[in-house]
Amino acid sequence: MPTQMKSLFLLLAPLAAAIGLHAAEGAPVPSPTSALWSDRPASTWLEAYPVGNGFQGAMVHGGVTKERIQFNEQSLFLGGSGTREMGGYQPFGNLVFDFADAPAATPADYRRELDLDQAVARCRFTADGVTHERETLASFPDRVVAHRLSADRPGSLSFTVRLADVRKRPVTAGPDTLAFEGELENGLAYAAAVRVVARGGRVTSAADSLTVVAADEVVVYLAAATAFDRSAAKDFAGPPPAPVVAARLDAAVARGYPAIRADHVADHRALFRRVSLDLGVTPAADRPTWERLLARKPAADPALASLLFNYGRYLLIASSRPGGLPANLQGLWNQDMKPMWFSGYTTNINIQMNYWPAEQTALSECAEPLFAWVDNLAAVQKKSADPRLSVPDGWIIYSTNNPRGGNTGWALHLPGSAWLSQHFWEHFAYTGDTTFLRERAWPHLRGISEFWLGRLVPRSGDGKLVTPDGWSPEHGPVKQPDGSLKFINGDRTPHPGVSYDQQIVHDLFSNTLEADAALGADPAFTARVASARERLLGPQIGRWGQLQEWMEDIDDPKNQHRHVSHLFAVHPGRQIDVHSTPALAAAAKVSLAARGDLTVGWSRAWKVNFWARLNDGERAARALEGVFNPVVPNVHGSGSYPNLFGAGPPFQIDSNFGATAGIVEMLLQSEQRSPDGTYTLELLPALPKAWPAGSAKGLRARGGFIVDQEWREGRLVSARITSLSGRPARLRYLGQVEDILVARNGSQDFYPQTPTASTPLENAP
Ligand code: FUC
Repeated sequence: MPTQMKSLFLLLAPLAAAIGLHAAEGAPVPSPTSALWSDRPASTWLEAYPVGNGFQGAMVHGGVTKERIQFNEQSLFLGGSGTREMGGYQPFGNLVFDFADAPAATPADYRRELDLDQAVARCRFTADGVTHERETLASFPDRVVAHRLSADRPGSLSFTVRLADVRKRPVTAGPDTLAFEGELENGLAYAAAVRVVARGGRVTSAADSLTVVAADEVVVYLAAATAFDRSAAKDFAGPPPAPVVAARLDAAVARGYPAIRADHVADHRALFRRVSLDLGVTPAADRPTWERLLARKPAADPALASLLFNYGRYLLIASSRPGGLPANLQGLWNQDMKPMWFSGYTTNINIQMNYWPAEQTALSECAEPLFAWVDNLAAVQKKSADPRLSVPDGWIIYSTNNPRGGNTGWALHLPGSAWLSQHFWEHFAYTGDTTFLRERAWPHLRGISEFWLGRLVPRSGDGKLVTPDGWSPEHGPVKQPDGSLKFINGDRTPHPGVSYDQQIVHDLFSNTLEADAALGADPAFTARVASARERLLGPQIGRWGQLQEWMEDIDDPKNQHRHVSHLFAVHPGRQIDVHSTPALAAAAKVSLAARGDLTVGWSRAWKVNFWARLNDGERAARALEGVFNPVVPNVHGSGSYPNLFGAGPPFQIDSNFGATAGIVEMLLQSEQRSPDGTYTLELLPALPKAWPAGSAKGLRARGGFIVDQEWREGRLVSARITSLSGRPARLRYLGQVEDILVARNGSQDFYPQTPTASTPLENAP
């Protein structure tokens, strides 16, 4: 496109889309904080836009002459339930449209967008005087993907649509249906089908395709399922999938697109609209998403951070819904037969990071699949024939696992179960759901604590309790022939008293003690836990002022390994904090600065969380910059691909979720808890200069609170605390500390003192 035309188009495109969207559905124009968009079709998968209903996912390319909708279903996973039976997540199929009479070149007014507020992907263009609009959604209530094609002149829709199994099983065609079914090598049956409903025109079927001629409007419904059931008790076996798929399509056709769409938007918004974030919008935000990434300057386009924040929430809603499996390494979007790391569940950071934003951003129910997966995983590990998994109490896991509790056999990961149990505790901390705490969380906390009580050994000399044979993912010091130490990537040598282990065990014991305080479950047991926690070797400050990763003071200041496991105590743990343990927090800063910024995607996202917890807004913003680093598909790099999927590389969704959580940590923290169980809600703890004015509404805090904040000129103007629990809270803003008690379902406003006011010292370090 000539430059002049392009700039004219850039000016007019939002206007055209605005008019069109208003005309089409009376909906507001997607804002630059809640829509990704592009002025051309996706030419690679990493430009395509994802939709998902927690079970089925689809990548929409938005092609003009040819549209490809690549789809997945999250349970299409090879492998079994044993050690070295990992298998891998499988792509399902493709829905491919060939359009008759389509223009050869992309029309000038082409616009493709992913509307995060409606959870609809759409594209729109005008060719030969006819404006076409195609939109795709994945409905959770109706469990189908629906693709609607429309045009503003009757009879304008002519195309052929094909359904294809990635494994090339034959497709059968009925008058308005295409379907295939098959079985994976592990015996898992799968089935997918589409149904085409046309208004006007004709639909004819050939051997494996349907052809639509001169229709006014067409809706294509797609359903895919497998015979997987997530329950270990049922041996992961569910009903045959073909009848399930057929029944979903029958129901969808009977309900019709307007009802499905309305229910879908309402269902999505009920979750998505719980939270809103405004960091300011500048003219830079009107540009296509990729151009915004290329031009990114935090202060020039603060809305890019809100967009990434919203995208993380969108992706969690789309990939993790009650009844399903948790979001895997790629959420549920994958087109590779052999995806990296099996697109599975890696437990030394990745799956945990996926769920960091769940409670904070009021998407508690989206964490349900994680809890179910952990319960089933634990059940499988306890019965495993692998002698390494046989432990008298609790349960343990390997690093990388699948939906059936099977694993790669690489890296037995002793503290992995304790880390996963943290999420059970956090669910209670945010929701106050005592039934969940008693029935779901406590058995894990108690069993895994018992496992560690039996495993810790007193260190010679001072009798401090240490884990005897730990690991700091995924590297370690190995002695060289000349006696020096070299830090080797992937090292699996056991090391005693590794900080990663020590800090996770400390966190586990703390959560167990606090759970017991809430439940009164087992005082004799928790007395043992309390005394062991007291004797645990704690975080140590080493010779260059660093927080030690190893029991001995051997950290290499040049080591920039992606895992920053020895800062678990800062985040997602809560053992180290700038207010209560300032010296350790300062040491954590030294270690974090030494690790550097240039690392893989998820590690960049973790660093946003670390710097935020260390109350350094500028460094947190710098780490976030790293998450935005634009990465061209198929070119090696870390940051974000054109569709804002996280680039590890390759695509890993953890950095999307980790960045969303990190943005929350910059604005609100609540991990600090006093002995009487009162949480401190720290307001704007790490606000960077790039976000001078804005608001964050609906964020959740531990103790059962909803927090709304507004700020101007870099300072908090007011905050509203709504209590869901009726419990006391302590508010902290800069040096100001205030205790409040808000009745259940009541609200209280907080106004900070003027900048010149003296700092109350009651709880200051
Ligand atoms: C951990 C990381 C890798 C990758 C993999 C899925 O092993 O060290 O970088 O993210 O998980």
